Amino acid sequence: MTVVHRGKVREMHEAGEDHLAMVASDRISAYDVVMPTPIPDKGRVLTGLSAHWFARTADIVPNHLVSAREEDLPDDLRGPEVRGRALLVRRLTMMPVECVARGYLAGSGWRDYRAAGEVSGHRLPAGLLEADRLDGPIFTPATKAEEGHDENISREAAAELVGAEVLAELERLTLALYARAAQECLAAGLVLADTKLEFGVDSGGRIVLADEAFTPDSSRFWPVSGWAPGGSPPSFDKQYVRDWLDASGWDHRPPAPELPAGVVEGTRSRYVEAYERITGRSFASYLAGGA
Ligand code: PZK
Repeated sequence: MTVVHRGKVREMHEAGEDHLAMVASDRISAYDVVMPTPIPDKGRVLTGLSAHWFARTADIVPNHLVSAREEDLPDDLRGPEVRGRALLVRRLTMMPVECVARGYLAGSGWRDYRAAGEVSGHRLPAGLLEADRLDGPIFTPATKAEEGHDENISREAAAELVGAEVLAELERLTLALYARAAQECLAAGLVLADTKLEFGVDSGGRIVLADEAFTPDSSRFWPVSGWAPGGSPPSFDKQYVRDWLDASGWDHRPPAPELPAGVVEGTRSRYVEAYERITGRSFASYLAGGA
C-alpha cells in the first residue's frame, strides 16, 4: 500500500496516475492528542458524511469525489477492514490555503476576536460573546501548518498565496457552501458553527472542492438545544470524551488515557446520530449499501 500522506486520523493512498484514495480511520483526537482508544465506525460515518455533502453541493462547485464503490478502489483497499471508509478521488493540485467559513464565534475565531477585535481582518462589533452568531458568515482563510495549528491570515495575505482573483472565487464558494450546509444542518437540529474546506485545481484549471466536507473533524457542530452565547457550547461529537478527560485529571500531554467503554459507546452513538440526522438515512443502510 502506498500512502502518500498520513494524517493524524486518516490516510491518502495512491490509486493510479490520476486518482487517490482517502481512507478515514476510527481514531479520535481530543485536545489535539489522538486517543489510544478508537471509536468504532467513526471513519465510516465521516466518509459517508463527506460523500453526502459532495452530492448535496455539486451544483455549487465540482468536487474531487469519483466513487465510493468498493469495486472502484485499488485492490489493497477492498475488504471488510476498509469497507465504507474509503473514497476514490481525483488527483488535483491543492491550493496552499485553508478556506474557513464562520457563522459563529468559536475556537481560533473567538481567540483572535478577544485579542484584537478582528478575525482575518474582519473587524467585528465590540461586545460579542463566545459562541455568538455573527451578523453574517465570514471567510477567514488560514495557513496550512504541517505541525501544530493552522493560523488565521488576512485575505490580503491569502491573496498573496493564490492570487486575488482565485482568492475572491474561493471566498465566494466557501460562503456559498457554508450557507447550504448550515441551512441543512439547522433543519437537522444542528448548528454548523464553522467549517474548514480545501480546494484544488484540476487539469483543466477548474477550482474543485477536495478533502473531506462538513464532517465533525473539519467542522464545529453544536446541538441547537445546547447552544447559548457566553460560553463554549457542547461539541456534538466529542463532548463525552472531553467531559470524561476533564474529570480524569489528564494534563493534555500524550499519551492520553484509554477511554472507558461507556464513553466509547456514547461517542459512537453521537457520530451515528449525526449521520442519520444530517443525511436522513439510517447508518445501517450506509453499512449495507455504501454511499
Ligand atoms: C491531498 N491531502 C491532505 C487529505 C490525508 C491527507 N484530491 C487531491 N489531490 C491531490 N492531493 C490531495 C487531494 C485531496 N483531498 C490532500 N494530501 C493530499 C490529506 C486526506 C487525508 F491523510
